[in-house]
Amino acid sequence: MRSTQARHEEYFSFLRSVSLLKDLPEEKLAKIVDCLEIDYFDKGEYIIREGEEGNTFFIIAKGEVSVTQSTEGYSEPLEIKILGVGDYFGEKALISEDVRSANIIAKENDTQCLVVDRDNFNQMVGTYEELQAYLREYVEQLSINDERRIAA
Ligand code: WNU
Repeated sequence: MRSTQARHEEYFSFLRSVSLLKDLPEEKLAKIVDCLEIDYFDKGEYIIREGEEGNTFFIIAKGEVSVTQSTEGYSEPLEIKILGVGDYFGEKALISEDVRSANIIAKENDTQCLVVDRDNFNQMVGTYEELQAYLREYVEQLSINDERRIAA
């Protein structure tokens, strides 16, 4: 079996490659690795459901996910984005203190996500002003996009 040490190093260097986290200090990144959980999803499985409460932030370590959202005038949610390895999602409910604003659905079997809970997310983002400003702006933009799209 792979050692905890090897696993730690693997996720550490993966997180370093995630653009959002590239400037975080080493000890902060190491702490995130310590607090991570890994969740596995099969094709078609919902990782996030629009309208539900959510307390977690996700980083894709393997596979692809589809972002869909209910839209006025359509009976089914429309696909608005596809995300892949190194992309992240779920920040909006945490930052806006709102329910989930879109569905996230695994597009492949064995899609793997690193999961950070709200407390660790706040520690990761909260103490790092640039990161916080970046995400806040991004989330604001998402709300504007939603309105344009006439998200329900
Ligand atoms: C979009 N509108 C909404 C994406 C991922 C990360 C960033 C965009 Cl920084 P949540 C549902 C999640 C939401 C976002 C993600 O879906 N999402 C979007 C949109 O146009 N959400 N409302 N595009 S991909 C994406 C920016 O992460 O967070 O907790 O759950 O509401």
